[in-house]
Amino acid sequence: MTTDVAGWAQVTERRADVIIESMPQVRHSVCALDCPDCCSLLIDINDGPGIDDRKGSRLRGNPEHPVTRGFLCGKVARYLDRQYSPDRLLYPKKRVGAKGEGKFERISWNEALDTITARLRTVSDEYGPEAILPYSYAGTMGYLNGAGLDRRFFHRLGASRLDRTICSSAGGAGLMATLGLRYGTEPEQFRHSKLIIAWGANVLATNVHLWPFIVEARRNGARFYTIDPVRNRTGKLADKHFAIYPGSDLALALGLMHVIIGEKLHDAGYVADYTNGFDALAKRAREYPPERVETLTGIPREDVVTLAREYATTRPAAIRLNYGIQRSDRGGAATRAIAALPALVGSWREVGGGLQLSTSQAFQLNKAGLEMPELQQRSPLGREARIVNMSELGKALTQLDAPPVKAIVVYNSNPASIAPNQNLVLAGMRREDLFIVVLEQFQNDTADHADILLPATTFLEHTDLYFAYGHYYLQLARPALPAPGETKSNVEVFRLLAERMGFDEDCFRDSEDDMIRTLLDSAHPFLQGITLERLEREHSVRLNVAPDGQPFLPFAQGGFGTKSGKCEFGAEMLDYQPPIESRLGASELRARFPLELISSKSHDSMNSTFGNDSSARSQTSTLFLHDDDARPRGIGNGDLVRVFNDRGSCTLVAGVNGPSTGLVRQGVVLAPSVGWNKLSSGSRGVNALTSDRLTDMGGGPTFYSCLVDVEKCGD
Ligand SMILES: Nc1nc2c(c(=O)[nH]1)N[C@H]1C(S)=C(S)[C@@H](COP(=O)(O)OP(=O)(O)OC[C@H]3O[C@@H](n4cnc5c(=O)[nH]c(N)nc54)[C@H](O)[C@@H]3O)O[C@H]1N2
Ligand SMILES: Nc1nc2c(c(=O)[nH]1)N[C@H]1C(S)=C(S)[C@@H](COP(=O)(O)OP(=O)(O)OC[C@H]3O[C@@H](n4cnc5c(=O)[nH]c(N)nc54)[C@H](O)[C@@H]3O)O[C@H]1N2
Ligand code: SF4
Ligand SMILES: [Mo]
Repeated sequence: MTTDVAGWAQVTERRADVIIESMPQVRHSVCALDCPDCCSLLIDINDGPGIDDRKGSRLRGNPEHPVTRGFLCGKVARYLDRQYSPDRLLYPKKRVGAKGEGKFERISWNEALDTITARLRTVSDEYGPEAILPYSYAGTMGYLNGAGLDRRFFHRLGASRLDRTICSSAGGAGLMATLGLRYGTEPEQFRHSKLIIAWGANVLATNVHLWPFIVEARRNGARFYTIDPVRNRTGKLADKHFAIYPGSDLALALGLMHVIIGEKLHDAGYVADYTNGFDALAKRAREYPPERVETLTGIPREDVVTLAREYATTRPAAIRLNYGIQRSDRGGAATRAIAALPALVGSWREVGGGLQLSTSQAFQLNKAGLEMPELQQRSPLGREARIVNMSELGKALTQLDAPPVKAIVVYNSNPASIAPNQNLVLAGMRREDLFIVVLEQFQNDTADHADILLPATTFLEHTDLYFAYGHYYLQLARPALPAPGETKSNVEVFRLLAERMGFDEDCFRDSEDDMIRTLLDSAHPFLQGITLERLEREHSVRLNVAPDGQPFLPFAQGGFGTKSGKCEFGAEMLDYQPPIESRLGASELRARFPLELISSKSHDSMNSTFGNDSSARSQTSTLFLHDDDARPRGIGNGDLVRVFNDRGSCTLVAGVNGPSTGLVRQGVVLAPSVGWNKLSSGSRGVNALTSDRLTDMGGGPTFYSCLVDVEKCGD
């Protein structure tokens, strides 16, 4: 299929509509959602006037992409419904009702930009620029619209800096401590494994493009295990499911080490050559015999022993670790310990061995050139601009002082729904004196709180460059569909805001292509030979992690990114204490709130992005609980229930699982997440329950360590 368009390099977004008209009938794009698979997309274009004037008629997975392999997940296969939804935000608006009420009036871009710049100036003059806070996450994974001109803008402004911890920072810090690099096994290599362990990884929901490789491996005799408190779709298809207590993975990893080291099943050669701290690790592991591990994790002792033996002796064995394990008090240490397992048994040596949590750090692009931290203004108090942890937004908006937060600019994120301790977040967002700007595609909970609401393009409508966190292909996407109404990309909005603020540095006039060239200007060997022109031709390019057609074995001969260059076992960090909010945690809390709530990802959604889609809505309005927890509370299938703790409550529909369906064990309840508050009865979502207590490393949130109780509504 030939889809190249000559002359793209000269194109700026302003001319996009003209160029789009001359594009071929099958256009390339990249899925920008926050998903490890980062799919290569094809869009079929309608010839004549289409149904409802739709230009794009179908989205497909690119069959030529080695990881996408011609298919998409359900939500993005339907993405054109979102793209052409009558509910898309098309014009700038200003709020005319109360915050959160959702009453808005259309205004011009001029009025919107003037209001924003005037207010940012007043706040900055009166309180200092640190009173302005950007709030963004990975609504798009594109470099330019995710962390491009916006970063330059806020640095130049001297705004508070946001620590983007909401998702992966505990695991990221754990991985860095052990491996010194955040990358691992290629997805394509899982087909060669003989034992695959999905550890806190709901592959079928959140990483579905790994699944065909697992299927292929199983056809060749591999076993597939899951370690997860929830026996979800992935667990149901596993050869064996280990129903671990939430937040206890560190204890299990130490238990496996106890058996592996105790029975001398470790790879002594690899350990001697490429690791540090084995003796201390062996000592630590001795404290975790299988009986103790059973008490701490709920996994029968004989299973601990068998799993350890199988993992150490099956060649090759790969672990797909995902972020489910690190949303809990000891999430950083748990990641550290699990990431040490492949080094202990020497499985980094083998094609189809090792571990993958992320691949992101292989994308060694020139991010500093894009974000330009050197533009950062010092605060009038003479210090570097302060750093605000995004997982503590409620506290930042209600408790920060000197200066208080007086203006917040939100893009690529929906904090009113997704941030923990929602009641505190909403109390902050409803402050009358807080000026809120929101760049959004839809009128979600956060948009309802905006003073000025700006309509954003989707990834099908703007240029961007994409890294991935589940494979090693760098991808370019040009706008494939015209931007509707008066929507603008984040890049364009921050360019306009910079102009109006009078920021006259040339960097604010960089085109998209200028910024992509800057990003590609990297001396790292993984980036050699990758140019904009090549990306234009090939759309997707494998990083130079290994010669063409050869597997990437990142740590086969050491090469860790730690200071020592070795895998750091770090046993001193690995003492296990149960999370405060867990069945073995604080007894006073457990007495009042005996159920452990997990609000992990729903199958057909993307955090809160599809919150207004009926399929996502029905998934995120259910609370699954075990029959033995439902019966004593008089709760039956389909009953409306109130889930509550000291932080708040929300209302969900009970899905009672009998012993045979076995989704959750007694004491664990599951609320697939994240829904929109305003579409939930009681106007609160699951994050009214979750805590803004932080993880042991990385300052991440503890979404999945959350004690609650449940009662039937309205008897
Ligand atoms: N369909 C879909 N796909 C998504 C997303 C989505 O919302 N929906 N979100 C995207 C985002 S932002 C991310 S970060 C990734 C995340 O991808 P994952 O990390 O795979 O997703 P999670 O649902 O957070 O957690 C995975 C599994 O961990 C389990 N788990 C929870 N607590 C524990 C624990 O203490 N120990 C163990 N062993 N397991 C535990 C959960 O039950 C869940 O099955 O997915 C991305 N992809
Ligand atoms: N209880 C609970 N809470 C959670 C989680 C959980 O598992 N359970 N998961 C946590 C995790 S891992 C994460 S990553 C966070 C995710 O939280 P968020 O980062 O807020 O992600 P989304 O809810 O997907 O919202 C992204 C928003 O960005 C918008 N968007 C997309 N593209 C663009 C664009 O180009 N421009 C602009 N201006 N907007 C755009 C979308 O319309 C969408 O509303 O949620 C966290 N919260
Ligand atoms: S959400 Fe993930 S699986 Fe679905 S199309 Fe996007 S990258 Fe692919
Ligand atoms: Mo995430």
